[in-house]
Amino acid sequence: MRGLIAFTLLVAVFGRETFEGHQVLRIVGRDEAQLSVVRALGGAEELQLDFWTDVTQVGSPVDVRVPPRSLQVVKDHLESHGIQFSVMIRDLQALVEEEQEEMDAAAATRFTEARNTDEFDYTTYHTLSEIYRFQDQLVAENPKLVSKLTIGQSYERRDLNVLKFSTGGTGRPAIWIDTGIHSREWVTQASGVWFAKKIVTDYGRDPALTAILDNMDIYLETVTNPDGYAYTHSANRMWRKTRKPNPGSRCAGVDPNRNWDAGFGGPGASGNPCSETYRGPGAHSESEVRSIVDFVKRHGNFKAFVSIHSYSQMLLYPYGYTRTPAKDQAELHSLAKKAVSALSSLYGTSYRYGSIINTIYQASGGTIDWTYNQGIKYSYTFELRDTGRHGFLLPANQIVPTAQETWLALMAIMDHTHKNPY
Ligand code: 0X9
Ligand code: ZN
Repeated sequence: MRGLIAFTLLVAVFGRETFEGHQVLRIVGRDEAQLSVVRALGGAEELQLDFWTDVTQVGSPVDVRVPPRSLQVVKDHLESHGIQFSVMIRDLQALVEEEQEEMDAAAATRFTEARNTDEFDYTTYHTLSEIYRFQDQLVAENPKLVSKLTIGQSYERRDLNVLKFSTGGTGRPAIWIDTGIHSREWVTQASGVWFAKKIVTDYGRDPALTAILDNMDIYLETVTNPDGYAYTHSANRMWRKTRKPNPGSRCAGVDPNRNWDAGFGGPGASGNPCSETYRGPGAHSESEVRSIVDFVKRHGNFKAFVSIHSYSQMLLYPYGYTRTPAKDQAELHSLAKKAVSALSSLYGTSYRYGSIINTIYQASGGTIDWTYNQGIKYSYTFELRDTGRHGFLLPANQIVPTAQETWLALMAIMDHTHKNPY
């Protein structure tokens, strides 16, 4: 028994990637020349840098995770070019461990798994199996309102589950929400779980949501990249992409937010399988993406599509692959403004908003550019909390406040969609 415990501990300790000595630097390029220097660092594979935000615009900060072996070289290199940077996260492993300890402590006080969705602990992060169990419980508790659809399987054969909230009717117009397409953005999956519970709680009580659900269906995919999510728990907390091997490369995975058939292959994505923004061998090559594409086409009546990421506190609309403004830009912009002001009204969290390319950076092959080109006018993407203090490692005590404020923005978008049929 003691041997087994020791072995389990060993796997727990050594089976996982550690981030001992890793720092996250925030770099601000003053001009194009400086940006090129930063971009070149990204191209130097031996440095093993992980860009948490992409390098595209002068003046917008670039957050980069740097392993200890490369720290001095990178800092010296930046200094020698007069490029400004600061240390955003001094000890990444400390944050990872804090998060894990919080999860373990929360699990220890629960004794048994939640028997129902009231007992579910919304204030902590959960494993994939806990989230899947929550989904089944929610369906069992609300059979008239909620059902679970499996729209496909991930590369590693996990179910791609979507919760459908519907009060009846056939062929109703619908709203799509997904969270967790990038696996390391844990506050998004956690918020997705909270939204699911919020919908069943508010239906019949909140007049605005009730009116929406009396006319439209809501589809919610909480763990859009389950292989990646499982991997962030078992092996590498910082995993972003899918988990499909890339033939001929030692690097696995495709960026599922560069894999859609919208400007696919253009600037704002990489052709290198080792890049965090690898677009994949072809549009919709990833089953996690393909399953949504097929589902959306088969359904044919989505009116709003919201894809939720973290971090940087932004509400964005198309396009990401081109500077050409979306034809509905004016309406999308004013609705974004309204949604962001609803969001801020709760805790004062401030959000920027605008098109992807003008607000964050150029990104091709992104989800909502594809959905918008399919004719889904209200296509939005969020970047939830925070602005970089914790980045992807947002402390669990911010899950519920993040979900609550985001819900207000979602309600603004859903309400507008409901009241403006097209
Ligand atoms: O690079 C991305 O895919 C997004 N940022 S993230 O840190 N979540 O990876 C930004 C691209 C455009 N924004 C969204 N589609 N959310
Ligand atoms: Zn993301």
